Amino acid sequence: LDKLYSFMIRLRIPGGVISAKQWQAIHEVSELYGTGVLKITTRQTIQLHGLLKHQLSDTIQGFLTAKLDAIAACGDVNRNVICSSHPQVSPVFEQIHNYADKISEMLLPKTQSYYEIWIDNQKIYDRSVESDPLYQDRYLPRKFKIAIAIPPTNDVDVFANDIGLIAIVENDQLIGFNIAIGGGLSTTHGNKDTYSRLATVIGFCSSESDILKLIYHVLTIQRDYGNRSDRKLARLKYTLDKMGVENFVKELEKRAAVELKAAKSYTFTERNDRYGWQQAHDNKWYYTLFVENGVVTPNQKEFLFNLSKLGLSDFKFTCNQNLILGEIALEDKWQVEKLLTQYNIGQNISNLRQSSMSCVALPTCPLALAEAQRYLPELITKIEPLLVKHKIDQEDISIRMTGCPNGCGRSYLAEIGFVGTAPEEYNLMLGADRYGTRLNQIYKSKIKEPEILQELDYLFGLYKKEALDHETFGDFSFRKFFN
Ligand code: SRM
Ligand code: SF4
Repeated sequence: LDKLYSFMIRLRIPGGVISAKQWQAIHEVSELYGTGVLKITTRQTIQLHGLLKHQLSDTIQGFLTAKLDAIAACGDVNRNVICSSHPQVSPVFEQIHNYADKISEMLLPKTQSYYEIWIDNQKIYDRSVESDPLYQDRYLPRKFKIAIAIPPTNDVDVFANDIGLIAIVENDQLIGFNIAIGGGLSTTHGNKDTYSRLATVIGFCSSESDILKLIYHVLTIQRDYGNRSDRKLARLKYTLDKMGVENFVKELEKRAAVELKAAKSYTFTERNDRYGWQQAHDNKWYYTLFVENGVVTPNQKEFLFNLSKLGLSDFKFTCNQNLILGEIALEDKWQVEKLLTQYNIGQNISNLRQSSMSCVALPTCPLALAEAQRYLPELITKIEPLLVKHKIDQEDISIRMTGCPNGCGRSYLAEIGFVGTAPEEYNLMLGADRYGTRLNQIYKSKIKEPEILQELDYLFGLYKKEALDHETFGDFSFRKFFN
């Protein structure tokens, strides 16, 4: 810790839901100890930058008082478990959503050192008797990610995860989950052994305890067989491909003592957030607020703080880096509407911008090769007139940017993806579908803004002229250039 004086902290919020009181705590901690900037991440949580070393204990204690922690939000463990965010997608939303908590709890490291270091400030636990049957004394070879999707929405990008659960709901009853394994997006420029991979659906399981056993043992297999000599090749996707899917599943069924059934059918028909007001099956109201790239603006922050003080709603983060004000009773809705008007928070935002996402990149990310969060909004302003010119501005074309090939903004799953290669220079990726079920591919390498705009102008014109009926831009680009 010697040279570092300023830190970033990321909270563990399984399923991304916090109370109004917890929002207030986050707000206050960010004002007291951080830069004041709140950043909603692509994994449904929040992170704060610029926390000073001498105030770290106070920061973490501030969070803990509000029952918030940062345990396993980073490191070679299971990370924040994400789940579809919009309650109106299913009458059994709550039941499915609860799995995020259960899975997160089950896979938490057992060590108490977090509390020892940050809270008690003294060694009170006997390390020699602390046992952790899952992580043992070696943790996992690499970070591990789990997502739960509730069709028809794939707002979590379920196939980008080490484990993806796809909820199967029949006649308004949750009957179980399809289980997909081995997703991961990151690549390394110039290292041909690295690749993005979508998770493979390996089967269906109906019993809760069996599902939890299966999840647990995917991790034990990764713990035992994962590559510990090359971190670039250590994610589950490489372990799975090395073992072969069939062998992996055999080992999994043996360890979990569970037999998987054939996967059930499902369809994803959306991935974007449902902006504005929506009513769910519980008759409560939900307002989805567009937060560009997850960076809460000062105006939004003030609005949200004042709203949280009224205690009328909870706060749900989405995996598209937005925020849902949830569980609002009909009789309270007018108060939220009044505040929305007072702060001029509306939805006059282009479809392209509403379908955009980017990672943090510069200036805080040490791995960034190019801008992302600070640049994508400006680039979109230049792309919008091209869409108008070709009369396709009503389409929800997904556009994402990352400052390096790690893919934190899941740019490999965008219809228009930008992956930073050097300052002001990006690979332009095309051919992914709109709902996160097909990866994109490099269309042009290492291009700068003038060429990006020229290419997009050409591509939009071509799409307008040659697309089939209802063919999305992503499907068109795939058919045209990569099929
Ligand atoms: Fe990420 C590393 C930000 C989601 C793949 N990611 C980082 C670090 C911590 C840089 C570092 O290691 O020093 C970034 C901090 C930037 C900063 O200044 O704040 C960072 N990742 C983010 C966030 C905040 C992006 C955002 O703008 O929202 C997301 C936080 C998620 C969370 O709340 O836990 C974030 N990262 C992702 C995702 C998307 C996802 O998980 O759905 C991916 C791609 C999916 C995947 O894992 O394959 C992703 N981040 C990486 C990787 C490459 C991992 C690999 O398999 O090689 C790294 C680098 C590493 O781990 O060595 C990385
Ligand atoms: Fe940093 Fe690269 Fe992740 Fe962007 S994609 S936040 S540049 S590690």
